[in-house]
Order: sequence, then structure tokens, then C-alpha cells
Amino acid sequence: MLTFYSADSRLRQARTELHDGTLVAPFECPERVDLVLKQLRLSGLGEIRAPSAYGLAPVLAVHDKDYVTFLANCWEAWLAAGHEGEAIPNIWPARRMRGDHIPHAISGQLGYYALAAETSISAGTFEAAMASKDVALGAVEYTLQTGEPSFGLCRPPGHHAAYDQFGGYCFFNNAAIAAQRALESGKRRVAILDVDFHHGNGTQQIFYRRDDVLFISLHGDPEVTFPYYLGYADEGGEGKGEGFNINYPLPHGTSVATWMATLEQALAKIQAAGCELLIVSLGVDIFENDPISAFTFTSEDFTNLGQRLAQAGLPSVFLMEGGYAVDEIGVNVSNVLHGFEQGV
Ligand code: OKP
Ligand code: ZN
Repeated sequence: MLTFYSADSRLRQARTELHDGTLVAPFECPERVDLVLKQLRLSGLGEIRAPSAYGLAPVLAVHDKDYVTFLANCWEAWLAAGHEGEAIPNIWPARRMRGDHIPHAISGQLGYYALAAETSISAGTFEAAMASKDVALGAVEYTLQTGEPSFGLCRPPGHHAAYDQFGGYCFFNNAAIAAQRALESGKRRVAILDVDFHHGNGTQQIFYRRDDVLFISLHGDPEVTFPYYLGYADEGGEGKGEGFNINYPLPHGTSVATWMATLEQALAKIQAAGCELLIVSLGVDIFENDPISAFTFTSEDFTNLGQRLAQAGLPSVFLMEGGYAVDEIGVNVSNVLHGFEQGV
């Protein structure tokens, strides 16, 4: 399988994440991609290619222009304001305040465009996000042209990023950008299957009123886990999007057997909807030893997951989302992709 990867994903080197009340070294760290790359090479998955630069047009197809400008300028503005640490929001247009006004000051803008506070912005964040969406676009272009599967080793991840909001380590919604590109190239309906432990709230939001992208997510129950305010089973889409958003919230500790049985339901929906391309938001934080998640996959289970996904028989693009057990991240990702190749 062909992998797309950009060395520029290293440009995001944030030092701080607000975690359980303290500033810690971010779980979403540059070593993640190094270790995945190393294992893909070791296991001989196939060629690793750098993507072209696709510019901002495919980003603006799913994100707000002023949001993109904010991301591009945030770090410089934060520095210019004389702040010492990294850019972290600490005030929001919460209920009963003005939700329709974007303040001048960078601290006000941060809260307007953030959906959570764990994700700090620092030098290189925007550049890495640009590289990450190029990785996704390189992968989808390749699969559209050849019908062959591909893997986009995106970093930073994307599935929490909404039309005009960042958070959950995400800035540009790589999967949404790739899906939109596939539609523009002539695919009539695309499935995004999100297997990351966390609900892909951003992807859901972007396509919530549309029937050309079927979004299905298996994830930790938002009653007890991030992102808390989206990802419930009764969120089924709106307008012509009704029926094209499907959430499977699952309790902490869900067995792999139950998870795989839920995947069967998801794949049946994808078949029934006549999707012409499968984009997998591949978070391997469903691993049993993930430090911030609570599902129970072993490294071997990831092989079975890949095999089962291959049996869907669709042109497939895998895009990296989460996975924070860095010692095993390489094996877990590699197992999914090799499993897919065995399952075809
Ligand atoms: C990003 B992705 C844990 C808090 C978790 C942020 C999680 C972001 C996950 N105590 N906060 O979906 O892997
Ligand atoms: Zn996750």
C-alpha cells in the first residue's frame, strides 16, 4: 500500500497541553509519525511518498475563510500581544453571551475559534496543519486515480476540527477535505468511517445537512468522554442529511467482540447507501493501553480490523487520526494496513 507522509508535520512542536488541570507535554507529539513511519518501513508496507502542495482551495471548500486566516495569523498575533506561553483560549462565547461577534484581541478570537482548551497553538502549527491536509489530499488523489488503497499519515489529526473551530489536537479536517475532493472529482457518495476512540464531531458537523457524505463513527460514549457535547446516538443528520449521520457511542471497556459487531452494522449501512469511496478516520487510540482512551483492542485485533475493512470491497483511503500509546502506535497502524492488504 502506498503511504503519503510529509516531514513538515514535525513543524508542530507544541510544548503544552492543558490536561487534568496541569500543563503537560502534548500527547499528540511529533514522535507519533516517526514511529509509524519506522514500522511501515520495517514491515515493508510499500512506497512512502511526499504529497504535492494543494494550496488553500480544498481547505476553503469545507472551512470558513476567516477561521483559516485566524489560524494562519494566530501565533504571530499572540507573540505581538506579548504573551509568554503558547496560545491557549481561556474564555468562550458561552451560552448567554454574544455568539455572533468576533473580538479584535487575539485572546477573544482564540475562544471564538476554539472548541476546547487542551490544544495550544504555537510556531509551526499552521504549517503542519497545511502539510497534514496535503498528505490527506495526496492519498485521496492517488486512490481516485488508481482505485488502489492508500494511507495518509496525517499529523496533526483532523476529525475534531469543525467548519470554523479547532480543538482536540485538530485544525483542518483532513478527512472532510479529502471527501470533498473525491466528490468534486466525480464520486457521487463517500463514506467516512471514524474508528478513533473519540467522536469525530468536526466531520459530523461539516456534513450534517448533506447526503453525499455518509458519516459513521464508533466511539467512547460522550456522556463520559471527550468531546462530551456531540456524538450521541440520536444525532442522525438534518434536512437532506437525515439518515446520513450515524453514531455508535460505546461504554468504556467495550469488548472487541462488541466493537466488531457494531462495525458490522456500520459496514452494512455503508453498503446500503451505495458509497463509492471509503475514507477511514484511523485512530488507533482504541488500543487497550492508550493513555487517554478506554477501549480494549490488542495489537493483533488491529489486523482483524484491517481484514474486515478490505471485505467492504471499496476503494479505500486511510487517514491517521489519534493514537497515543507511542511504543505501540507503529505496530497498531501497520497491522491495520497489512490486515487490509491480506483481506482484499
Ligand atoms: C484527539 B483524537 C483526556 C482528555 C482528552 C482531548 C482528546 C483529544 C483526542 N483526559 N482531551 O480524537 O485522538
Ligand atoms: Zn481519539
